[in-house]
Amino acid sequence: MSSTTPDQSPNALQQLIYAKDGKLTRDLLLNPGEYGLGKVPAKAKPNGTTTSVCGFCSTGCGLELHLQDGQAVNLSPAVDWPVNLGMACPKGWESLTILKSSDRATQPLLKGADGKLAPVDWDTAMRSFCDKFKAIQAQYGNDSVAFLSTGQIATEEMFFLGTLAKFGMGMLHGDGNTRQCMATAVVAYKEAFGFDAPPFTYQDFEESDVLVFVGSNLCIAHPIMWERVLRNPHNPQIIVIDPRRTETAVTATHHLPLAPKSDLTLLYTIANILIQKGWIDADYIARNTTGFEEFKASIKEYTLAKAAETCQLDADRIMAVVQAIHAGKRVSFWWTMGVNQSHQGVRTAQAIINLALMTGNIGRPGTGANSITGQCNAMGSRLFSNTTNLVGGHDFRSLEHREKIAGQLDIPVENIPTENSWSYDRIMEGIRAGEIRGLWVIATNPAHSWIHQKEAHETFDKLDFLVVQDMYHSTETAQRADLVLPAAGWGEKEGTFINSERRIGLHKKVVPAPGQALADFQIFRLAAHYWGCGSPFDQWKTPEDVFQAMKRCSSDQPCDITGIRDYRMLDDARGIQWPLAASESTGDDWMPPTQRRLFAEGKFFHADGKARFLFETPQPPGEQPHAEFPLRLLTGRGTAAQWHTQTKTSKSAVLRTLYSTTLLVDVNPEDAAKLGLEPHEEVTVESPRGSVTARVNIVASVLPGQVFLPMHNELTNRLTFPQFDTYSRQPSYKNGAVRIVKKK
Ligand SMILES: Nc1nc2c(c(=O)[nH]1)N[C@H]1C(S)=C(S)[C@@H](COP(=O)(O)OP(=O)(O)OC[C@H]3O[C@@H](n4cnc5c(=O)[nH]c(N)nc54)[C@H](O)[C@@H]3O)O[C@H]1N2
Ligand SMILES: Nc1nc2c(c(=O)[nH]1)N[C@H]1C(S)=C(S)[C@@H](COP(=O)(O)OP(=O)(O)OC[C@H]3O[C@@H](n4cnc5c(=O)[nH]c(N)nc54)[C@H](O)[C@@H]3O)O[C@H]1N2
Ligand code: SF4
Ligand SMILES: [Mo]
Repeated sequence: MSSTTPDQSPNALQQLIYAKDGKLTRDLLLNPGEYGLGKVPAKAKPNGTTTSVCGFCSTGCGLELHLQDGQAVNLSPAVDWPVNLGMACPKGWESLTILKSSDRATQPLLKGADGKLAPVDWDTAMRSFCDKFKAIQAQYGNDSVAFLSTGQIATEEMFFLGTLAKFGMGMLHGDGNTRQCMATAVVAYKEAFGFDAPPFTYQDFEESDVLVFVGSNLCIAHPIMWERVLRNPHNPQIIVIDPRRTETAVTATHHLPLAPKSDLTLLYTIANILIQKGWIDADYIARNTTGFEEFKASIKEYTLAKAAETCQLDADRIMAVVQAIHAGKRVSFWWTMGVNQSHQGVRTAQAIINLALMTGNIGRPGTGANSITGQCNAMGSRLFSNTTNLVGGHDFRSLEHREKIAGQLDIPVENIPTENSWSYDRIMEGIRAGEIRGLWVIATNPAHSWIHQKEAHETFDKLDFLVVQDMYHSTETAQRADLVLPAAGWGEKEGTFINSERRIGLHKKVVPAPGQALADFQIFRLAAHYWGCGSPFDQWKTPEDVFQAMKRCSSDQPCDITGIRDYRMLDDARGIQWPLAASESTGDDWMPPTQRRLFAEGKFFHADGKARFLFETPQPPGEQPHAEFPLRLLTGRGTAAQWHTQTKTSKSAVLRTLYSTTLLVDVNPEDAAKLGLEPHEEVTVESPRGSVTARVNIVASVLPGQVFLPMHNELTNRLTFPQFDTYSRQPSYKNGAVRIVKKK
């Protein structure tokens, strides 16, 4: 790779960003190809249809886009897609609507001497970007600039960004919003299985006779996965472990409304009873696992009586769940944020994995220890974003891995950092300490979504230069930026996403981006060019070029995708699950089976081929309700129509009718009576860190002593308590002490 001054002669620039008439055009940048931007995708007729994977959640539904003169004018769920089988949730249906909004970022914005953001052209924007970051690096060292990436752009874009920032621009620190979401599952799987490998396929929702959901409100957060559960023909037992009586819990056959953060005790108790009763698969344990005897010894004190007390549950109801797990022939265990976002999240996830291993419920249809991801491409970011691990699930600290990747990308091995990046919370701490002074934020909105918002805002305000690359200029983070780079969104660009069941699917450009907004892919190309990075970045002209590079980097890894020929194959197959090694293919038009799960042979990815039992003593969370702040705050998804920080979903009139636009705090009737609260009364909810105004929603879905706030309101994270899992550094968003104060 060259690090010479970029060729910024008018000619080179013109070729890259300007058309002959001098007007900005995307045509040169976007390199029309078969799936190229601005062209109707292959096989689709200009007035026909084409398919694309949904860009909201990790379910990864297929959508059929209806084209008129080559542009999408409407959509419907794809009927022949193995994920959603003709279904879609309200967000998916409204995917095109949210693109048309007056607050779309349509041109780069740069902060002037008056402190106000003002429009500039791309040339000025990219020059300022490079000048500022290079000046900061020159003064404070290369590691003084960092990036925060996302699980919501194409894998090719993440790969481009992560390799450019770290191998081209010399950054060491780069993390992403996947830390807020999936870090716990990643660490849990790596330690237990030897690789970050969710084993399941969605068909398992339909094949189980017992499904156990821990800290997952599937009905709201993954509505189409929930539809798959409802299609299950085996009259399954559905066990929901959640402190709240959620939309999912009300339809369960067993609901355990455990005391928040007592999951570890409950799961160890279930394990202990299964062991004591001999309801385990001793053969499976002996053949395929290590550490069982130690685990067994460590949990023998976890009695039913103790669990009933600690978890505040009826002993008989716990026992009924143990019996259901024992009786099940195909038991699947599923978890989401109620587990990942806790102070002992990794060990809790591993306690779930332990249950699947000890009962032999893994590798067969309808089984598994299954972490459900959240964002459309959380799995892509876990494997290919170059943040927590070297691309392709490799390890930055391994010389062998660095040499392999350097060889595959044809870059000097010295360009690859030899250590891991700081985690998100450490990057934030680094900003506060003046160690990080420049930050590039891509497709995430941390000024709303990061924990303990007051501190987060103060932190961002300390930066010398904040670059925000987003579809909308109005986000809480973009409002604080020194430079806003306008990005195209889903539907306005192409690339792949990897869904929860490891299925890689293609999304396509079907409408033009507004104004001068560019695909993130093209923004990264510009950054590489202006920075002067040279090869290999100058050879990556289309997302599919990067896809081929990603494939090479995945070779011989558990996530090997060398067998996926190209985008055409992904399109024809309606998505392909990893792994798919080139050696599996039998010929040019070979197609893999549609449903593939891992560990059928009981072989895991540790050197000895065995899975590990991992455990630790439960500890109370860092903040507990007390006399001054007597209620426990839970946060999470509010409705199926709201997405995260609402930059997208608030733009649809249809979606806006499906949720309350005022912030509602869920309060149990008993607490409401005690506090003398009326329905819909305006109150303040206060924590030691801040206060918010909300209206009271009196519902029995929260237990006495608990309140719930949706994460979608920008005020919620004013209250949250910043504690992190020791191993994954994932924030514990679902715990904190608050009080409700009546307005006089
Ligand atoms: N509509 C919609 N869908 C989404 C999203 C969205 O914003 N909107 N976001 C997507 C993303 S990125 C993600 S990560 C997923 C999240 O999907 P989920 O994890 O299902 O959603 P949450 O509501 O955050 O949390 C799930 C449940 O955890 C429970 N919980 C809280 N504390 C505890 C505890 O101590 N123990 C247990 N067992 N449970 C507890 C909460 O009561 C809540 O019902 O959703 C994805 N899908
Ligand atoms: N209290 C509380 N806080 C939470 C949670 C919780 O349960 N409780 N959950 C956490 C979890 S699991 C998650 S995943 C995070 C999510 O937190 P964020 O990632 O901050 O939330 P989003 O609103 O999804 O932000 C994505 C941003 O990217 C922009 N965007 C969308 N598509 C594109 C694109 O293609 N290119 C570019 N450049 N920009 C794009 C959107 O406009 C938006 O501003 O929130 C976390 N915060
Ligand atoms: S369930 Fe998720 S992937 Fe499917 S349509 Fe809804 S948001 Fe899109
Ligand atoms: Mo998430």
